Amino acid sequence: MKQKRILCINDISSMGKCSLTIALPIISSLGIEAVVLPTALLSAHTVFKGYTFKDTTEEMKNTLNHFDSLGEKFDCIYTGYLGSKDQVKIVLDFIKGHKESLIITDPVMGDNGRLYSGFEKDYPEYMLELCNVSDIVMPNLTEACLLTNTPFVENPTESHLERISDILTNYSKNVIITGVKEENSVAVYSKKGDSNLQKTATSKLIDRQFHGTGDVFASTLSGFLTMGKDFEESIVLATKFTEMCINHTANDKDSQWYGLRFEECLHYLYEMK
Ligand code: PXL
Repeated sequence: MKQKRILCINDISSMGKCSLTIALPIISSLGIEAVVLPTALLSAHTVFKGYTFKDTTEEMKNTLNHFDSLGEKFDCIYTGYLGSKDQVKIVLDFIKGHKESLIITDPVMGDNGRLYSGFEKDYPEYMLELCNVSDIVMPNLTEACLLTNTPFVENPTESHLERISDILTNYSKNVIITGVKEENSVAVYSKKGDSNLQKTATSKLIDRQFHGTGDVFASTLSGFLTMGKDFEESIVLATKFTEMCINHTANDKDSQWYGLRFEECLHYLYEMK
């Protein structure tokens, strides 16, 4: 059987695990080829003060043109952190020529109710154009609120989430909203096509932030979906693996900055395949 491949479009932050430094090992561990395209080179993720940032927009264009000149195809195109509106446009143009690919968009732009530093206020409008050509979008709650111009509330009611997901399904058929905090748990909600929004998976709430959690979830989910696993099963498995990484990291005080110790959990992924 031909090996599956995912084109991962995301930044590389050298330190503080996130983005491609998470996607590459996770997707490789699932036996899938990870074709990586950096959108920027950072010394560390943007929560670290004083991070350096080198834009790679020109090289993105060159790389994607090269792939198209070779007629390369991808089972999945998974996008994460795109540094600018120009990059959104480049990705949109590339996707237009790749009807064969499952398009998964993690609209990375914020957390805790706020846009990450470095993004302009109107960035969510551009990201919506990418959602519009995606098969699956998976914002966290903050990003879902930013995309739909809805005020952020930490503990939303189901009807609030339904309103948000209804707006998002005007853009993408399938929507996954992550990081919805409940009393003792964190829930992942999903809406598949015309079906109702449902709570699809939960994990135990540990009231601390672990950098890279969203990227671990998104990379694992993209891998399972590309392997052909069912939508809901993929969400449940990705949530389970993310929870394993969180439990494993929970006692490490540095992890708030340096991120999840997912590397030491990769062997669990073999068992989950
Ligand atoms: O984990 C999302 C993410 C990706 N890339 C960069 C980030 C963040 C979150 O802070 O800073 C550069």
